[in-house]
Amino acid sequence: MNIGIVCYASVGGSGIVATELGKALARRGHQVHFISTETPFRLGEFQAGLAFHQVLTPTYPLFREPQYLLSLANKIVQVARESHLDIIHAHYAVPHATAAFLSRQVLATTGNGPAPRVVTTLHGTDITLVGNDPSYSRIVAFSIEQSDLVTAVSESLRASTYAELGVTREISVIPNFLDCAIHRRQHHPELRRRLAGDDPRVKIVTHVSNFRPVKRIDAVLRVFDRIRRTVPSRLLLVGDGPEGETAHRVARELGITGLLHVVGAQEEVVPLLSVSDLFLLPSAQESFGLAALEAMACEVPVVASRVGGLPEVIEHGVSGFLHPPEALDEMAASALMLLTDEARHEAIATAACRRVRVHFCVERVVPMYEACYLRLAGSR
Ligand code: GMT
Repeated sequence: MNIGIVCYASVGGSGIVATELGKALARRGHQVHFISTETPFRLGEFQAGLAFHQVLTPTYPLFREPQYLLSLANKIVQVARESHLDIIHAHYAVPHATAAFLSRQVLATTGNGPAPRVVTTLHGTDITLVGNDPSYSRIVAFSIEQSDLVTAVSESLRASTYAELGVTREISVIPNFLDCAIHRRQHHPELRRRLAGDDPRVKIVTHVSNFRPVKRIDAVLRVFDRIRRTVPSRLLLVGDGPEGETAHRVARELGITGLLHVVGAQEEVVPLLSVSDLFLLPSAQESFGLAALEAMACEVPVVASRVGGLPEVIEHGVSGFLHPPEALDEMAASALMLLTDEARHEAIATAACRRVRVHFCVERVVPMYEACYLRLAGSR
C-alpha cells in the first residue's frame, strides 16, 4: 500500500513511534511517505520503500502567524496525488488530524478516484494538554470524529479522549512499540567508566525526555538528591527542551552539579540506557511513556509516576515501581531499594525486559496498524 505518515520531526515520542512505524511498514513491502517539516529524528540511513516530503511554510510580512496547517494540508494533497496514497496516517491530532481531514476533503472533491482514508493516532498531550484547551478543543474533537479510523496509544488516553473532548466514536487502542532487536542491553564498559568512574559501587541514574514542564525535571533532580545521600551515584540527563535551564538551576540549589552528566538530545539512547542502573520518570502526565519502555527493554528498572498510561506499561512491584507524582520520598525509597538489593534489581530488570518482549515489540504491534489500513482500503 501507499501510506503517507504525517508527524512531528522533533524529539518526542509521537515522532519516534511514527518513524519506527514507517520503517517497519517499508520493511514489510509498503511504500511509505513521511510528510513533516524536517527529516524525522531517528529516520537513520536510507531504506528502500521510504520517502520524505518536506513541509515548507513560507512567511509573509503581513502575517505574524506561520500558516502550518495550510502548508501541511497542501503538501498532503500534493503527495497523495503524486504517489497515489491509500492511507494518510496522522500522528498527533493537533493539527495533523485537521490537516488530514482538510486534504481528504480536497482530494474527494477534486480527484478522479476515491480519496485516501484517514487514520489518526492520538499520542497524549494532543488530548490531555493541548487538544483539550478551549482554544482548540472543538476543531480537534471534530477532526477526530471525522477520521476514518482512530487509535490511541493506551486505554487511559482513549478514556481521556472520551471524557475531555466529548468524542463519541470508536477508538482502538494500539500500544507503542520498539524494535526489540535494537532495544536490548549492550556491553559498554568504557562508557560506564567515563560516566561513573572505576568504583563499581557508583550507580548511574538516568532520565530521558524532551525537558518540558510535564516531565517535572525538578522532581528528577530532587529524587536523585535523596538517592545520592545514601548511594554514591551520578545523574545522566539525556534530552533537551525548555526545562534544560531548570535542571541546572535546581542542581546548583541542591549542590549536586558535579554529580550530573548532561548530554543533550541523543539519537542513540541504547548505549546510554545500557550503562544505567535506574530510570526516573516522575512526569505529571504520561499517556504511555515510551522512554520508560526503552529503559525496560535495556533491563533498566523504572521508578515513575502512577499517571495516565504508565500503569499499562509498568506493573507496580513486578516490572518497575509507580508512585503518585508528588510522592518523591516514596520514589526515592523504591530507587534506593533497587540500588541496594542486587537480587531485587535483577528480578525487576528481567521482568521489565520480558514484559517489553512479550507485549511491545514491533512484530506484534505493527500488524495491528496494518490490519487497520487493510480494513479501510477494503471499504474504499
Ligand atoms: O510528550 C509529549 O508531550 C508529546 C508526545 C510526543 O510527541 O512526544 O508524547 C506523548 O506521546 C508519546 C508517544 O506516544 C508517549 O509515549 C508519551 O507518554 C506522551 N506524552 C505525554 O503524555 C506527556
